[in-house]
Amino acid sequence: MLSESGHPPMTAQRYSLLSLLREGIGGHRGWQPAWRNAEPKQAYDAVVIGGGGHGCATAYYLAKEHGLTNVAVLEKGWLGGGNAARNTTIIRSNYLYDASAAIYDHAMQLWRNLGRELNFNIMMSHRGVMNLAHDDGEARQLKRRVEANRLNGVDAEWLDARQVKDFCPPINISDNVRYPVIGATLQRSGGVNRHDAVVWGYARAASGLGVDIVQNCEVLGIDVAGGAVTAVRTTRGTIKTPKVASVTAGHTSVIASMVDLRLPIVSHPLQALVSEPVKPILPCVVMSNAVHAYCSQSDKGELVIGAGIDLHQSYTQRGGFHVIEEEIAALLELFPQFSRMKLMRHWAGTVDICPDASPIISKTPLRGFYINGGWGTGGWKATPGSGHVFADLVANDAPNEIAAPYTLERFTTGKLVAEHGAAAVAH
Ligand code: FAD
Ligand code: PYC
Repeated sequence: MLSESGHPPMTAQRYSLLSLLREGIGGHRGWQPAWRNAEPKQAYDAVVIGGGGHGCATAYYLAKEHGLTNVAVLEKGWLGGGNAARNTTIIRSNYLYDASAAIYDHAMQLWRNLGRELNFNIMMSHRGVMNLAHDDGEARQLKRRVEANRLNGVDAEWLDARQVKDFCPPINISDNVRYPVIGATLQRSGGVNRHDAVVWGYARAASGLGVDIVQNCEVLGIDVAGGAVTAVRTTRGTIKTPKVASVTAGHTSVIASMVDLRLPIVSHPLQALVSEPVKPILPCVVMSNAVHAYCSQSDKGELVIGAGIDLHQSYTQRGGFHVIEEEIAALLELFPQFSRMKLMRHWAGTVDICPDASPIISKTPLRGFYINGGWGTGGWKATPGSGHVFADLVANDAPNEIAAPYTLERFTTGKLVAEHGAAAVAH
């Protein structure tokens, strides 16, 4: 029997207490894998490089919306082990420009129904995202953004300091700090979700539609003839294909260099950390660009904390201790009561940043080679929208209305989509 979404339902057997017990004691031998761990074929109609959120979403929409099912997702490590695994899952669409509102709100609309569509619990929580202002200049900028958001139909409101405290009781709004909270934007529909569930849900659905998910398969080179892509060379052999879609986040420039394409992207470490779990205390997401810290609380109870990028460029998934030391100092100004909590883990991802802090979703001078990257510190929130419009571009060889502002041409025409302010994580 298929569920509403067309995917096999979770069976009663999977949920029963007895089966849980049996699997626990018996070494988990009875679980059905969520997706087929495919061996690569010799040829595909399209190859997606990168098994993060955006890559799996792209493959799913290629199959579902464009009937392209002879597709492989090639992932050099394990599925969702890159930035997808490392990000803090803040979802919002409160960007300044029309082009950004279009793509990030497109994603927001898809998030709303994604768990149901994939028949996978992505733990979507629309708990609200606040971006704090600490001085008059910042308040003016953020109020302008609220107005721009409203004109684009994006839900946004301005809160004064008292309203900030009402919405988020643990926050410190005292005047007696370096950066007093004087107000905030609030996007009530913003929130967080579960990163691995999103990747696994997309992978399972894509695999169910016939897409091959191939892990431990690194793309080492791209073969070209007559100005067009012909194959990818991988650690598991050469695979012929007329379409290569790169969705490799921090490694986008590395893939592009395989076909001698230089991109205006720089890659930096971005760190995050979590505390020990505590009872629910933080009801929403709080971000502050000025003090350089943001925080939410996971369903497990951990505080999930982050800040701006490490300023040096690097492909290592690690950062400097001084960055997290400063971000914790900043966080404690906002929440002094967290000072005695223990931090449990910290890590970094590699983020790919364009000069205007907006993504690239584009054809390239090489026929059949497509790029989706440059999402920088803020691509998670775009995952479904990005995959949806990129699949459309790859299938039809032309960008749709939402993707059109994000082609490579903007770096020569100068039609940039300058979103450093709304990126909300300093870089
Ligand atoms: P990835 O998961 O990085 O996927 C790319 C994949 O490509 C990787 O799995 C990689 O192994 C694979 N790959 C690379 N090279 C090759 C190759 N040669 N062959 C095969 N495979 C290859 N965004 C938000 O919107 N909200 C947030 O709260 C947020 N927080 C963040 C916090 C941190 C600490 C970090 C690091 C990022 C954060 N981001 C956030 C940004 C977000 O994580 C990224 O923009 C987004 O995840 C990138 O898309 P992806 O999931 O497809 O990337
Ligand atoms: O874009 O909202 C965001 C974000 C939060 C943390 C990292 N990026």
